[in-house]
Amino acid sequence: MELGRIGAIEGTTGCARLALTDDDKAGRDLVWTWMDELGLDITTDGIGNVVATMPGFDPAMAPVMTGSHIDTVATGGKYDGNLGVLAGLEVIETVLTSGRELQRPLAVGWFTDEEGARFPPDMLGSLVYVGGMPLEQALEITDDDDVSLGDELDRIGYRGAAPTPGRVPHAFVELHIEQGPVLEDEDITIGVVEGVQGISWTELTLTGQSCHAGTTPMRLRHDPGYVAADVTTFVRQLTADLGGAQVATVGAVTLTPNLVNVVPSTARMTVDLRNTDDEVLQLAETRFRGHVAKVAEQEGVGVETRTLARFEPVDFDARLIELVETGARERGFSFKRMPSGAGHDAQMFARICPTAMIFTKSVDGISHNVNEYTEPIDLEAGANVLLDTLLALTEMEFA
Ligand code: HGY
Ligand code: MN
Ligand code: MN
Repeated sequence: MELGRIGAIEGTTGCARLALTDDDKAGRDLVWTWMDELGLDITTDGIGNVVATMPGFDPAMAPVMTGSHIDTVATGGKYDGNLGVLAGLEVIETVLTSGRELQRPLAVGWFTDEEGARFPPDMLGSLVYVGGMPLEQALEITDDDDVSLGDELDRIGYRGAAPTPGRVPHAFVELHIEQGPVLEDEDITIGVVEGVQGISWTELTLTGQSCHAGTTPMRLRHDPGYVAADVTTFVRQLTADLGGAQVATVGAVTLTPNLVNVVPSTARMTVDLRNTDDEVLQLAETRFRGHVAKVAEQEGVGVETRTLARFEPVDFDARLIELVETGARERGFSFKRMPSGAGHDAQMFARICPTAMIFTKSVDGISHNVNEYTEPIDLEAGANVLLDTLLALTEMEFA
């Protein structure tokens, strides 16, 4: 709740802490003090990922790591990402105050720009952490105002000295709200996440001919706004044609000059396509790109295409999935195995170590919305399964 007050959106229960803004810095500073108060060893790497590790262990002993993100979308809630970081802190505090000796340290981290809403792609900090993108390349990414990630990192004082790629954890488990309706619809307490679906983000810049809305005959128009609208309805139809898990979202459309009596000169739009099956996702991309080329050509509109993110579906580690399920069962919670519709930092850690996720309910199945909410009893259930899973992993060796 205290973190949720930082970047609070007036008149709502939501908050906005876009990556590397002053509000994100304020959130980082607050969580940093909580990590520091626990006496944890805190490191910051070159893209501002922060990892806090229990002290007093052989430095060669890879930690069991948990974590998530504390940056939000512009109309975010209190729980997306934040739950995973604060529950991780809670687990470590619980272990420290219990005096329980562990064979292996626990660590909790937050990863920069998980949302990718300001600096695409999403999961950028954890992608760099696992060596999926060179740091230099990430630092050059710019936002819509042409401000670079590296400059913003320096401005808020979170460009650290810890190396990237970061140290490989013994294992990684992330607690996260489901952000969808499944657990609530079926009244299930714990989601045992088996993997993350593939993600494809494309930015289209459509260039036409700006002209007078009244005097220009339709046959002489080159209207990028029309092409943008056509593409939007096309991708919706594409999900119906492909069926299954295919989803498509046109989240951003900007017309220039965006005036009632001017045929737009340009339209900038984004298309988010996702599927658990990468072959079908590739088919969706091919059909989408083919349609854009066709309708733009017919309208005499130029097209510039930029891929903002492309991540293949990820399967989590069967041994850890089993651990999460056992944890839920032993606590007497109902549980269900399921894929993740949203992207998460865990999908990056799955590239370098045994990884899994735990979901807890989202009321009304909504997220990326100021009304995002999860009941305290469900927050506690998720945190307890996280505790049990992390503790089990401190005693588990992987051949
Ligand atoms: O876009 C996503 O799936 C995540 O919320 N960044
Ligand atoms: Mn998230
Ligand atoms: Mn999110």
